[in-house]
Amino acid sequence: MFSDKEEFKSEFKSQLEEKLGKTVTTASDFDTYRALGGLIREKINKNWLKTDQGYRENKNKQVYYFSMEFLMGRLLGNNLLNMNVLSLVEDGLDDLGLSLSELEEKESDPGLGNGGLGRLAACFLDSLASLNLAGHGYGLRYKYGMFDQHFIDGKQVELPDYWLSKEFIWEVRRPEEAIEVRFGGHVSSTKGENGKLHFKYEDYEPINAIPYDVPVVGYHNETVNTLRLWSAEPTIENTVAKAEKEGEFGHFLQHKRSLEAISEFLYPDDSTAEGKELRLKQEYFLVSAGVQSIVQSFETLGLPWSSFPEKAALHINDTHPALVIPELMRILMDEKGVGWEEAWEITQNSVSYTNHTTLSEALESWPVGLVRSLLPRIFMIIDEINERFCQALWRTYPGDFDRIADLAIVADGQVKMAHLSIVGSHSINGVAKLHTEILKKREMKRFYDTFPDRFNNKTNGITHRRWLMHANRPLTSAITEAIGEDWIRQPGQLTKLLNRKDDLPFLDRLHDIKQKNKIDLSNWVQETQGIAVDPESIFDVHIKRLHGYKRQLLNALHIMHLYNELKSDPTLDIVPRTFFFGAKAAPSYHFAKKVIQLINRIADVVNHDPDVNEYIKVVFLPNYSVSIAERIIPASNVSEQISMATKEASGTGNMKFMMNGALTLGTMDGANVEIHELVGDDNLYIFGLRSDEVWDYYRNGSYSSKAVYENDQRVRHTLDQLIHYSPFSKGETEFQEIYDALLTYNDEYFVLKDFASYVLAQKKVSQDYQRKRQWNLKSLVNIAQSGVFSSDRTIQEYARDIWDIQRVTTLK
Ligand code: 26W
Repeated sequence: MFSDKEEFKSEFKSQLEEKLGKTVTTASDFDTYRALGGLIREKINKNWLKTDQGYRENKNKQVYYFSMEFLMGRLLGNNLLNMNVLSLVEDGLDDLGLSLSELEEKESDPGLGNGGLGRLAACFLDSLASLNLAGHGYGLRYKYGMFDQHFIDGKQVELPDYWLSKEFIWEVRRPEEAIEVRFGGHVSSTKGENGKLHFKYEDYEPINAIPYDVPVVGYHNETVNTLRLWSAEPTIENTVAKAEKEGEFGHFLQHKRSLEAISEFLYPDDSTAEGKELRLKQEYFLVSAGVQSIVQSFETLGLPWSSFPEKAALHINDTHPALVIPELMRILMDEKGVGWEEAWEITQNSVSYTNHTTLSEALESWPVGLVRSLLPRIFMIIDEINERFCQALWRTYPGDFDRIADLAIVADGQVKMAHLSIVGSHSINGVAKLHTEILKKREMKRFYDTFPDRFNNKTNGITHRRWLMHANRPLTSAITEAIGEDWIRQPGQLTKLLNRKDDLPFLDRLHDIKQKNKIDLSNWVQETQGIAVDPESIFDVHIKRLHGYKRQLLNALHIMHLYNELKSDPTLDIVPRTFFFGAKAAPSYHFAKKVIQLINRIADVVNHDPDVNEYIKVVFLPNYSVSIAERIIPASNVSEQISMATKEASGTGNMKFMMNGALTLGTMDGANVEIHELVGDDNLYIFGLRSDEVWDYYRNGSYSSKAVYENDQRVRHTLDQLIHYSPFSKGETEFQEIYDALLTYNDEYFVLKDFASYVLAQKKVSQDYQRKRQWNLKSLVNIAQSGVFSSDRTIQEYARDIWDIQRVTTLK
């Protein structure tokens, strides 16, 4: 790498001069970032090549993680950290009068994902490389990522995110590895001499998939894995073929554009599965390009097809890439001449599936007509898989029509992607203990009864390298000084911090670090939002996608209630608090957008009212992203994880906050249950209905939000403020919809039901925060117990239980 900082400086200056024709003084900040990034990219290449060659020579089994989303965050800082040159580069730049952290800001934050699922994929890639595991990501290179969120009059406005307008320095385009993907057309069959059917696919629309490879650098080792992002880039031949098909030769440009559209943009919705044709095209495009390239690379090993599952594991991140199953079947049978039974065994043994949600509206199903016309051969295979599966069920449960109809892959004119994923894979996992139990006992009960051995839990995790070591360097140093550096490779060792429970100077140091982070965040908020916040106040943070079940509305109603209390009694003794929000709403999710508007209104009222703004402030940060999360989490005291119990599959933000010493205020949902198990009642704030209570209410149908409204004066007052003339509403109908959701439609997410216990929990938070030493101790316990939630632990479990891969020992 660099033997010392002088060598770095000289190479960096040459890079600027030779590649960009600039000097340190003439280069713009972006030029400087590009030169630095370019230099680091070159340094990565050697190990990247070596890793790849090593895998080939040793024929190591490879994991391919198929995901429609990878929310990677900026890469410069993390790559420097993992390459063990962070301080050296920082010092070298400093000598040249440059600031690394300012240069890092010049990198655009690629928003190739919606939220939890995409960020989890990114954490997993970091862990795979850091643990010397041969695992790679397969995704799409969207030209437009997650929209840029702006607020106009408090309302969300979406602008396109053309993140590629600034060169993405980390990717390498590999046109020589392009793959053809085929859509539409017809399938005909002929009988061969052995009586075997041969399928011929004709009249299809071809489109070129070009891979762009991004290196994934392991921590202090020589492993560099690959994130391969596919881009739809039609060739002239592709465009001519489309023109011929449509009998329309005059509109080449239009044809070209419609082909390119496949990888044009990320669907900005993680709450509803809309049956849009373009989305299905995206899914198949990723799957087909990916599986074809995997099969090609397997063939270079010169092994029989039966050993495919020993050399490749194909993991599907939720059902979005579920077409991996019929696509692998198609290639094996139609292109490689493998028979159905063997192809099926190979496929099942190679594919595994993670479920990330039980929300029924988010479960994917595609109209049979659409699948059949867009992917005729794939549909035939799905139909056959379904046929055989239903026959097998009939043998086990003869006459049980109800059960078979319930489990079928193709039913009611729809292809059910979760069913296809379960039937076609050898492992199905949920993402937290509670979530997996819900899958087994409720949502997928009949499948669990049929295939009990396939179901397992893999509680999510987060990479401590990005979320602690990179995001919070002062805390990282304090930890290492206290317990040595073994925790970095074995995050479970963070529990050694529990020995520091009585170490007052250490607790003070934790407090000082948090305080400094809060001051930094406050300065940034002042600069970017023009809002003055008090770093001495409690920083209470609610950042995640905006969704009814995540209940940002509960938080908002509580702030309205606090405001009302303060207004009616100005002498009220209240611990100052700053409420932070960050959340994007899906553009078509009307209710979620209303909640954003309400929170912005509350912010406007509260922040400008001198009677209250010394005590409470509300900051809604626009355009929430990975880089904003990295700023805000290290500065947080309270982590709002207040989903309605049973609805949040896991949550991963909860783990990031915990690792940075914030205390969870949450329901017994998702991984909060496991956080509670680890830290105990004294070190977090649990409130609200438990999952079994929620189910009881569902069963009895006995919840009445109106009854809560009538019996709780605080609820009545705040809800009335939504629709009558009040500080929060101009008496117009702007928040009528929220009022109606809570009262007319009986409050689907039990917001009012949990209101009272939320208020109590919030009071307890305020009281406890005043006892500084106890609070710091709670914070310490959270940090100390957070090692379990490193994605290194999660990935080791996937490697052992699902993928059957070991650490590659030929790499350091
Ligand atoms: C088809 C529309 C769509 C797109 C994405 C529906 C659903 C999704 C995702 C499955 C939603 C998602 O991101 N789920 C989140 O996954 C995280 C990682 O496992 C969990 O921590 C979150 O609890 C879960 O909501």
